[in-house]
Amino acid sequence: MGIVNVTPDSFSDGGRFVDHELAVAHARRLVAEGADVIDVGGESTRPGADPVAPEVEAARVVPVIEALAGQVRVSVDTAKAEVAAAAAAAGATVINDVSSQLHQVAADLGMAWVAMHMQGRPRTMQDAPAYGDVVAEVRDHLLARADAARRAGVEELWIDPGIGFGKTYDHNWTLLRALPQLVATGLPVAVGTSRKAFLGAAMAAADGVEGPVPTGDRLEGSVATAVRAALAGAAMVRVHDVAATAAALTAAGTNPPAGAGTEHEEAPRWP
Ligand code: PMM
Repeated sequence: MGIVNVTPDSFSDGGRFVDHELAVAHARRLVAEGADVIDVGGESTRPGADPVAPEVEAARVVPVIEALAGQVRVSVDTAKAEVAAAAAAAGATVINDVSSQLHQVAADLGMAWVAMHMQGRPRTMQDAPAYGDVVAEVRDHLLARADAARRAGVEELWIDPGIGFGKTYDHNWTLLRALPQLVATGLPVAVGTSRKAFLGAAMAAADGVEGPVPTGDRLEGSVATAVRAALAGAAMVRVHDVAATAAALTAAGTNPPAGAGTEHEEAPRWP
């Protein structure tokens, strides 16, 4: 899943048309690099971010979705029913829902649904995240949401532990180590680690430098954790750097190119 954020802080603010053209061109590049799904988002979910009005969010994502629909599977990264409906009308077929509350909307619109775990809300979620047992709580929450979705009639359902969403550094690493427990639920698991703050901290510590490494310098951590997630059985990774991630996944044997093995040297299979 390739990430296309149509938010003022992600793309030039020199006018909406320019933003949309840039976003569509970026999405097409990600598809060429190997993305199977493009995730279009119109509201920043970074810690401390303020919410955006539904009309504003829809106006950001709809033209981009319209331009991509029919060429690639498109998901809309939203927690708002109105935006999901506008995205569906524009051709999106997946709701990527960081609130994990839109199951009825997904069912009514006939869309696939990604239920992501978040503790709290983006504005305050990193203030003091706390769990008794982070793995059990995240898994139980996702199982309960999956149950609600099934009862509502959602046909395609994904679960995502929500790395960085109301989680400390240790919570994030604990969840990554415990991914097999989420995979064992039998539900397809999606994971997003790309460029996140915990990688900035881990990479700085590894380099022996002060403070997190900047967002743009987190490629190795992003790719390594995407490969780690895939090897643990995750069926989808949400990434900014599609070319590097796709190459690493293939090289790690998670996504072997057909016919590349010989009769003596079998290509490894997806776990
Ligand atoms: N992370 C972000 C946004 N949306 N959706 C899912 N399903 N999983 C995630 O981990 C996730 C998400 C935040 O990342 P960004 O601000 O770099 O897009």
